[in-house]
Amino acid sequence: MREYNFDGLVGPTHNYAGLSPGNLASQSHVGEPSHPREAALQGLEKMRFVSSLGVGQAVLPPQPRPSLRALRALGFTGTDEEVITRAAREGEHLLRLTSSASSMWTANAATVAPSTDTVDGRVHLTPANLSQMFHRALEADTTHSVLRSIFSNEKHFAVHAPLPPGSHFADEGAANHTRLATPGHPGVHLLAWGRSAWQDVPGPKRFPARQTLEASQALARLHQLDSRCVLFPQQHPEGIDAGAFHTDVLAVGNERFLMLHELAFVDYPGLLQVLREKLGPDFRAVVASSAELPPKDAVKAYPFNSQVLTLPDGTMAIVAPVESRETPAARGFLERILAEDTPVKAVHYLDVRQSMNNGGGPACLRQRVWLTDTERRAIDADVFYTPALHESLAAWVRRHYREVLRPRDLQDPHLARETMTALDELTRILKLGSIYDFQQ
Ligand code: SUG
Repeated sequence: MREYNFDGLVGPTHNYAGLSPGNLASQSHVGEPSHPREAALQGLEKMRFVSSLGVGQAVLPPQPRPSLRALRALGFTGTDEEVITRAAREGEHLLRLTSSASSMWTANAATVAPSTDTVDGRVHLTPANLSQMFHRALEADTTHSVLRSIFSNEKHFAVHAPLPPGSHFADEGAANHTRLATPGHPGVHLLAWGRSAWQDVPGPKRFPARQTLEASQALARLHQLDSRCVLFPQQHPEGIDAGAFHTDVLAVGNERFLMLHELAFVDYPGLLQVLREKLGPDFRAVVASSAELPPKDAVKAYPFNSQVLTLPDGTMAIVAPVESRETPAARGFLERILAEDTPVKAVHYLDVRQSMNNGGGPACLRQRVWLTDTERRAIDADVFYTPALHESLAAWVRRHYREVLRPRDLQDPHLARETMTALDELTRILKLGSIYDFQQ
């Protein structure tokens, strides 16, 4: 079984609309001009780098934005251009809500279970409903159709529908999911959550908790996971209030290694004890205290939003955002991991600032999918990274993406047309078929 990182290609409308309360970066960059072309190229460079380490890499396409489907559902009529112009007249907020390129953060696209861990021996994928926030909830339907197109072979893949919408089963995808495994022990799934729909659990006071316990429980059922191999830790309310809106802002794990902040989970010592029992002596965890790494620095520099990757030689490498190198406490923590007895032997810092400014680091930009060679061969779409695909995607970005996008540009009726033209071409490059509503 090999891990493939499916990175989200940044969409042409990447912008800073301040849509995510509790996501400090999104709030602090609101209204700034964005650079969609640079953002997409930064993402492609990350894919190139991860692939050069010998790690499986693939790509997921962006979504049509502004979402004309959403605007029409809200009562705007006429040609596509008229819909945009009429929505713009109602106020810029509607266009901000329907224009986000947030599908780039594919950690939130779905939750995935590998075939080794499921009762029916298939890979299970559930698109996240992202019910907590309107601009993200718009992603679920298209994500479902993208995943159905790529993982279409039902012998190997079960693509479920998103959980029912609404607050009870609010699901943010793999941003709250970690799979740990040691040789000789079954994989253990952490399905974390921030609030409960019907249990009285103390929650954050300042910022919203997104994922519910009940959504995490539903995912474990849908994915046919052995209940002995599933844990449901609660995100620490103080961590959420410090800006950790998803688990992956304060914790990341890979196989036998977990690094976490003490404010990632409620009762982290208890959690680590259970993990040691389940995973045996090979399991390694490194905890940052608030004294070593103040939560403020952890949220600003995102060292936990790194990719922890197993390399072909069996050692691990961390791919962290450059902000972690620039923040002494974050850098010191990552260097401590290198110095201690852990499988991690290298830390690499990459520039994904365009995404970071909206609260998305390297780990947010990728969805992990574990595939056997047979499962890999059952995928016909051209989504696996090669240098040739890189060249054609980079050329495609240069052909279609604007260099700068300012808030008022979202009212430009040409932007939707440009995006549709670009995405239509992309579905041919990636051999995805007609996955978008405007192609139906
Ligand atoms: O859902 N930002 C995203 C960032 C998601 C990061 N993903 C993970 N941690 N896995 C969010 O808050 C901001 C969009 C804006 O404000 O324009 C946004 O949606």
